[in-house]
Amino acid sequence: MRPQPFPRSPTPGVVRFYDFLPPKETFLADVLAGLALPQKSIPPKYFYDEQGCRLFEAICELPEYYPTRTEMAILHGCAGELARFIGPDVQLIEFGSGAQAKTRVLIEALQAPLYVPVDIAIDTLRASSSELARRFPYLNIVGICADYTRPLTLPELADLPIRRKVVFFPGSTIGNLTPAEALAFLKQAHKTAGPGGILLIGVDLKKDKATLDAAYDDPGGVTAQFNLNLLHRINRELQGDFQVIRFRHKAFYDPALGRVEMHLESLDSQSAHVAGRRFDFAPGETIHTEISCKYSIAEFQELGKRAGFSPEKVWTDARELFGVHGMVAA
Ligand code: AVJ
Repeated sequence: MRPQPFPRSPTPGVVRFYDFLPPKETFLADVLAGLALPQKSIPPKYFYDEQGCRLFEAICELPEYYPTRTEMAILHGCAGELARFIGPDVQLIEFGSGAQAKTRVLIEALQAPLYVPVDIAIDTLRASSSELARRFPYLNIVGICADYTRPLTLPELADLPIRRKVVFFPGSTIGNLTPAEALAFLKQAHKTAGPGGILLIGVDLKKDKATLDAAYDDPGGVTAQFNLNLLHRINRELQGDFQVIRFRHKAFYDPALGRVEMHLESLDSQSAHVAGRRFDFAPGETIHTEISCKYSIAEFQELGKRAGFSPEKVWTDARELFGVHGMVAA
């Protein structure tokens, strides 16, 4: 799908949307292909239907899930320094913009005239962007509904006096990609930022297993609901007949791989259908639904360098749970 030309001279405060969402058949094709693999697996981007977005927001409030509030506190703490590092008149592009809570801190600090949120969840994108427009009446907002794990060309917004582009990728969403995929994404972000552009990216740090296990398998079972919602979504949207109560949420940190894995584990021998195709499950067999890779500061800076960035700044919290990297595109 190719973006249409952007209308010239956007009026401040007006929210525009572009819908580059892949068709529903893509979801079906990905699920059928993923369930046919020896290790069944479904990409984590499919968590985020309306219910999934709600459950993710609830995860962010959990005492065990430290990344969201830690990153938020880091951004608050470094806002002044960030503004000096980045400078004025920027186009702020955000991947996986979600509820846009962190965005508010940045818009305020940078006084950015133009904000381009990119997200796969169209309802969240519309609601959050409209709310942001109310808060910042001078701000131009161009929402892009798209799957940014696929190649994507953003519309050029030629008429605004923009000095540089800032690609904001918070939440450690990059952890959902393997290191090889993350490198490819960073190269793409480098292209999007352009020469002299900046990548501002939140990356969860490696830490002890107990903290990570609790963050991804909370005692209240909210993360379990978030994971299991994927099966409900398949039932709702793809005529699936998963008996969701016969699966359980499984999440653990693998220190050797430096990543959390989430799975949906079949409790017994069973089969389920999706769009008329049958899939069999042995007891204990899993559908792999997510990885969440953790990086030391040095590891992530190395990855950034390999993508053509110069890693110039890192902000962390006192407990060194989470890192926010500021990198300049060479
Ligand atoms: C949205 C990808 C950053 O990996 O921590 C939270 C999603 N999964 N709990 C993460 C998630 C389980 C989250 N990201």
